[in-house]
Amino acid sequence: MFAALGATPAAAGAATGGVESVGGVKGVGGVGGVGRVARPPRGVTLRARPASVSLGRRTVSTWAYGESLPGPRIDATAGGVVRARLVNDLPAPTTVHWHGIRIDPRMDGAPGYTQQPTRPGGTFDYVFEVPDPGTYFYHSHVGMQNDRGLYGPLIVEDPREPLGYDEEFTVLLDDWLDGVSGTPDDALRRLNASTEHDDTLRSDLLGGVVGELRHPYHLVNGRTPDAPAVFISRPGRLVRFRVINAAADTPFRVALGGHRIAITHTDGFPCRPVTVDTFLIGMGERYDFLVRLGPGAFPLVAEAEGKRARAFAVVRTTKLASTPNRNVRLPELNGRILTYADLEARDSDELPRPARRVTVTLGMRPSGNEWTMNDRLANDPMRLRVERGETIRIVLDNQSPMWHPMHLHGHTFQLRGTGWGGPRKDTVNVKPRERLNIDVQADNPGEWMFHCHNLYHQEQGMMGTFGYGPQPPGLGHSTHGNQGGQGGQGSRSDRGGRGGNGTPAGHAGQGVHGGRAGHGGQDTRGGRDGDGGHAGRGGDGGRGDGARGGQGGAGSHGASRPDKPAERPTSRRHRREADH
Ligand SMILES: [Cu+2]
Repeated sequence: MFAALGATPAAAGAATGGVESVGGVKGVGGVGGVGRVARPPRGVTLRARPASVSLGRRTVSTWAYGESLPGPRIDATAGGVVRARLVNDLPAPTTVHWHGIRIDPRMDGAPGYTQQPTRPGGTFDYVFEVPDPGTYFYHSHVGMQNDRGLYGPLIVEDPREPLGYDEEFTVLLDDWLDGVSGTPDDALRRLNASTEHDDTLRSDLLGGVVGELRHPYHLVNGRTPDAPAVFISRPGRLVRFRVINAAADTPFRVALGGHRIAITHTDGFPCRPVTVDTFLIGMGERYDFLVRLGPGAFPLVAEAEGKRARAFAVVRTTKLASTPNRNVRLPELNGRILTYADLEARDSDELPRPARRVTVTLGMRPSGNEWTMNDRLANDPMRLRVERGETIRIVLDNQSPMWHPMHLHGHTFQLRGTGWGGPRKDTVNVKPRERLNIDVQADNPGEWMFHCHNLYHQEQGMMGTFGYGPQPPGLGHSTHGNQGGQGGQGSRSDRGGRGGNGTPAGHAGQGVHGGRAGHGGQDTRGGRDGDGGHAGRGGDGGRGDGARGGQGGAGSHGASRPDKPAERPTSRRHRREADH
């Protein structure tokens, strides 16, 4: 049940194998290890640290997991367990959030909600089941850290994958400014000091102004368009692309030159396949598509919607074809574009009909730089209280002048209209003046973050909670930097199973999301106990699958190397060897 990456059981050794040592399987870049048989990984170490990373032509100073951008691909199998040790070598506290996973709340990396951030010099062992297959990612959830290099893909395989395809690639999209035009915290300070919005960043598709700022670069798998990532395949292959938008402020319009594509999943969950030319992906969303590749070399373009800039990569199936121009005009980008109304959940993923509804109004304060949920800011957040087991309809009513990609932690809701059983998702774009219904089944008790995935909006207040089950004692979100409660919050690697776990005791009642101008970005510290992640034990999870038991549930892969941009596929049938 814990099988992942084809790992054999009973690998010995500490859980600190590190991404470096278990690389060499295959992955986003996978260059180093193609054809070699790696030792079965016992887990992955994510060492968050200041690093110099290459974006292709340019090297920047940033914060990253190890030396790679994106962080290592972590693979798991549905029903299995992911083990990841965070080692914090940053000069600031940090956490890892496993975006989209129906996770044990104590492993959710939500600072001030279910765990204290891990202090500089500290470690935290994330150990959790991954119940649902699909395309996910992980990222820091502290302040502006996610707009640095602290993100990577998390792919959960379906042991009974119904789709037949030959190979797959992971495509991480990002907007980048760190080390080029200051830091993300600098950018937030500038935004907080201003009440204006850049009216030149506009998209009809998103109903007006699309973003807060222009990032100097847009990346595919950590690379700029002038030194693009290259995905190598063969003509005639049926390929699955897993596209993840890890950007802070940029929606992308994605197309593959010369091809129509079949959308098969969004936010990890399958949908009835839809053939389109292009699709829009908001921050935090994921889309998987299938395409049968023709012969040649094709531009994979992710246009920064409304920003007149793009991320760019190359899909190559023949050696001799000339590389497409990175500024090429793609008719597909103006072809048939996917809409939410095109997407339908599988019958088996339909949620029960909701018995009641609540409205969440998305708003902007007259200041222009504070974003609200039901007129509340993050420092005194909106709290939706629900009953365990119920299905509730949340009407997202956007009364603000900008679109918002709204993300709910710990659940996958269903987008529903009249007579329409829309897709299961965990992140949904809501345009200005739009009302969208999302139905949520309360099947994973906890106190969950519910927020805009525009990182700048999140930090400017657009953060609420969705909670049920026993409320963690001391939960409170006082103003930024205050620390209430105490740090004795549990949940580390020695928990067992998820069912029946109590809520962690001694929750840190600290407000890490002061929504207002001028707060200090990622400095959420407040933990006074030696190591934010490890004080105390939570709940009654019992022991069992701690750092010692069982076999590796998560593997990792080296990411693309600066000096060797070719992206090797992950073959479904031959996971350990390159077949070209
Ligand atoms: Cu927003």
